[in-house]
Amino acid sequence: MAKDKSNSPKLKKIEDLEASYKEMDNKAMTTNQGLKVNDTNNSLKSGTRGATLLEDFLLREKITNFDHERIPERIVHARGSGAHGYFELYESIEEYSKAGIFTDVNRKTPVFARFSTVAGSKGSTDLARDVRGFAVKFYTEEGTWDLVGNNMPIFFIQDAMKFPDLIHAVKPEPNKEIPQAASAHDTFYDFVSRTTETLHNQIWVMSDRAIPRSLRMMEGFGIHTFRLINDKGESHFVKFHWKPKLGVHSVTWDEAVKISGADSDFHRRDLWDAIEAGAYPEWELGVQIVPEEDEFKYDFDLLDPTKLIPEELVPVKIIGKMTLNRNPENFFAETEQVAFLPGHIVPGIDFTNDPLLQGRLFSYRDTQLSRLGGPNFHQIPINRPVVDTHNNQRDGKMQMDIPKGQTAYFPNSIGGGCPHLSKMAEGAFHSYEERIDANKIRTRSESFNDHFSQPALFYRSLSAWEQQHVADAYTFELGKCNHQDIQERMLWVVAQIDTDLAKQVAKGLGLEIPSTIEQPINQAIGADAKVEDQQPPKKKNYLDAAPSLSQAHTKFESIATRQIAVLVSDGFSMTNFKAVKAHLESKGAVIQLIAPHGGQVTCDENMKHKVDAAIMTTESVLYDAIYIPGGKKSITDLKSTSKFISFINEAFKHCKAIAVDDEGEDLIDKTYVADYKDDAAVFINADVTAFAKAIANHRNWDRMEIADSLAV
Ligand code: HDD
Repeated sequence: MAKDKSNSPKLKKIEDLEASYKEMDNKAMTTNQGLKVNDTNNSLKSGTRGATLLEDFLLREKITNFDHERIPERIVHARGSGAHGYFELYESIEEYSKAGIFTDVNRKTPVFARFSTVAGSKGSTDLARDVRGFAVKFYTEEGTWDLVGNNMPIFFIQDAMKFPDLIHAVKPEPNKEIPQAASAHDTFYDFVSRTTETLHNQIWVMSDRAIPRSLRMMEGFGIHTFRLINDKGESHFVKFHWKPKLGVHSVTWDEAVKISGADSDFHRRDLWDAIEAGAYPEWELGVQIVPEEDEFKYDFDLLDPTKLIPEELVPVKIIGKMTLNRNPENFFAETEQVAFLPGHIVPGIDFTNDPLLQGRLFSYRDTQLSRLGGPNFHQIPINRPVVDTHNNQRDGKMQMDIPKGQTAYFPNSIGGGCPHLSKMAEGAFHSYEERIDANKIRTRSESFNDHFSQPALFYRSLSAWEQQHVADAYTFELGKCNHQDIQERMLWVVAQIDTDLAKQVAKGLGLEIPSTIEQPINQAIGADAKVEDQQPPKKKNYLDAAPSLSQAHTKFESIATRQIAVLVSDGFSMTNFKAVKAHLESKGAVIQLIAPHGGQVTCDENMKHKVDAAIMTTESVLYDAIYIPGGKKSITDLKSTSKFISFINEAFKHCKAIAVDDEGEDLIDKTYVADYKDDAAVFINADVTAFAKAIANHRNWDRMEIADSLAV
């Protein structure tokens, strides 16, 4: 388990958790009642071969505990990975919010973050094409605040009423429980093609955002418009953003599929290893602030969670940073039992009437009751706040506190009126007093009806390589559907975003884009509604493009934690290796020696080096770049092992940087690279700084067209 190596004072939440840690080192085994145990291998029997006796309380305790080890996995976001850390504020935003976390720059607020996929079960692959959950629990001095977001800035649906339909459509089909952790099937596209509000989130899922290189390299978004409330009681609308310090980077779909086989824990392992190595993941927190008077300024409704506010219209103001510096001690106790609730807020932050958010305020508490077994889940160590709690809620399953006194009601005089109420000036929460004067009505606001402008803006804003990935993803996903009518309806819907995109996908499917759709497809809005009729007049103050939506404009500065596969066998050149290793490691990259066998390899200076992976146990998709030092004997060996050739070919196909020195060139002459030595990310006896720059660039996407034509 990683300790914080920064020597900073211990975070209050870690101190709190320490009270619950159970050391196992140097301890004698006992029963749950403290009885010392001298045999945990044999049950109590009548005779050595006889039947087991009912009397055996040791057997009963061990087996019943085991029988009840599992709790229901989360209905969504079942697969996740978590870590502890802290949040620091760069500058006070007291003008907008009175929250201590947003005004006190001297605080280090403890956090626990959990990242997740949505659709798959707890044991499913990390590299599914999916939205990623990005949930952060802030243990603040005023109570716990949970920001329960995703790695995409918008959601599929506009009203919580549709959530069970959405999830039932994407989950494995109920008759056969297939497919696991995949949206590429009939029920999902049946639903989304008839529910066009899903289109915006859907096209984000078709983009590279849905297959991140690392959890540490993805953005996070609060999605809904929230409110910030200052100490004068004034409200501003706000959207929350997390920006990763390492930039936003993804793998290709071909890699994702292969990583799922090579290491289905790829993201979980990467997060754990980075924290253990002291390469603490960092994200900056940003806010987009919209004054109350601008509520109706935009071509979309701020309360509609399927819309984003382009950063080009309202810039993201960076206000602080989250650092994750400690792995959990126990996955179940912390990562599994952590309960995030969008309803956990603190004074200075408040909700809006976004109908999706409003429904979430109910659902998350409700789900914990069955998942964690009762209303006292806030007492589980990972969930308990760092401030004291006192109220008249009592009893229930697994009450861990022992509330004292004769009274459990308010008002009371016997208990001295305690726990007493607080005034606002003493930090009490007070809901924002929004004026609402309306009819009670079960319908969708017309201001939510534009389902196509923002997906089109997103697609227009992508670079050519990103657009190609979207087209490929749609072709793959729809190609997995068995119903032609669903495929055609989707083609019609995609054509509303971009005709060329729909044409490319149609070609891949071997179908035509239908000119009209006969059935009413927008049943989310009303039984007979046609989506064309739902579109607002095209007044378009939309941007031509929003560069902030494209990963082509992310940060390409760092090679920290990038995994460099160094292919070696006995006799490899120590001089070349030493120079490259020193440079890349000085910038935080991780060098991994891959050899024909495990154990050790000997360099040409007769030193032994530990092999990190034997070639048969690893795959090129697990690395960011390849380096091959020279050394005649080493290269002769590598050339004779065919997996090294396919390893290099595959890395080349995935547009990764490849560097070779001296005889290393002989090895790449046996690969596709031989014909592309002038490629911008292929380096032969070149300066290591150029190689490092290419690694920081993540991929050479200019190679994509060539790469697509190569078989591996
Ligand atoms: Fe949700 C879990 C994010 C809409 C109902 N959701 C869950 C988690 C994340 C999100 C990150 C996992 C938290 C963790 O790591 O434990 N959900 C979102 C976002 C949404 C959203 C960003 C839209 C903006 N969710 C949403 C709706 C509903 C739910 C509309 C229901 C009406 N979500 C749940 C849930 C879960 C959950 C069933 C499952 C486990 C849990 O809550 O604790 O209640």
